[in-house]
Amino acid sequence: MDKVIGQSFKENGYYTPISILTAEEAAKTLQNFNLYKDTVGTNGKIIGDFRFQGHLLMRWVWDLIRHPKIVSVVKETLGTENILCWGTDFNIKPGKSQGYFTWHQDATYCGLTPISKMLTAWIAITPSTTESGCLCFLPKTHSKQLDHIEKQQEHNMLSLGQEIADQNFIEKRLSTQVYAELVPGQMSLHHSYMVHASGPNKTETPRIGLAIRYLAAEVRKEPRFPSMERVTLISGIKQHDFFEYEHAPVEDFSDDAFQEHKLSIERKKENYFLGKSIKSFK
Ligand SMILES: O=C(O)CCC(=O)C(=O)O
Repeated sequence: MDKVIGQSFKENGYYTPISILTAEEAAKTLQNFNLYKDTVGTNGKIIGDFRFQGHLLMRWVWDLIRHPKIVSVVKETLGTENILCWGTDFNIKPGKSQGYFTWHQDATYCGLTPISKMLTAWIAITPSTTESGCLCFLPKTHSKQLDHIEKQQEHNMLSLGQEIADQNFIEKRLSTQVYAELVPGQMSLHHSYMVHASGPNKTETPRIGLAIRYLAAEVRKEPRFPSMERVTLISGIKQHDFFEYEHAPVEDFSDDAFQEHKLSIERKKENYFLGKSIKSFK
């Protein structure tokens, strides 16, 4: 099956759905997420830095990014045994909320090379449907980097408000749009050049997903970025020292875990917001 997924991903730039967790495991994952929200949330919401790098604060996230089924399909798709995790982010749309993601390519700001060796696995923690604002893909748009513009719009959940500049490119392909509907515990995969977006959550239920950014271990940061970023080794061996390596949270929410989290986030933000007037994650 992994081979079929890898082949289809290569042709189309995404693959969906892939079942990872049982219903019971997915329910437990939601419970764990709710505990996180109670621990670090601001007015019941996880915002800013706490949306990112949760694998450094909680063992269940550290373990989830190593789930054997996920790692197996990622290895096949990236064509290597040596896999790193560059980041994790919770993407949360509360029930009846206006937040959306404009059409974009992840490659635009990650500054990683070669980009064909990075992909995202997006795991649904709650139902992700057309109504609740699931991920949408424009198939076969993953061959090159497209120009983006930045527009600050209140409800755009992308911190820099980036979107593909050529609206004709999008409009011409909208009829091919794929709505990646997922039940809790299923995931989709997408290429870093994949053109994707998502709409607001019109349902009463929160739409929560965890995006995991995997790299083949040969991937490096482009030299123009000043800050040494940190990654987590998932499988195989490190291939170079262009990243620092993160360590597991020995105890959830310990001082050590918070320090490790802060360090990784600071390094990432220095590069992500380089030369920008915006300096923080939404
Ligand atoms: O969660 C969403 O709706 C969009 C997330 C996204 O753009 C990504 O994971 O690359």
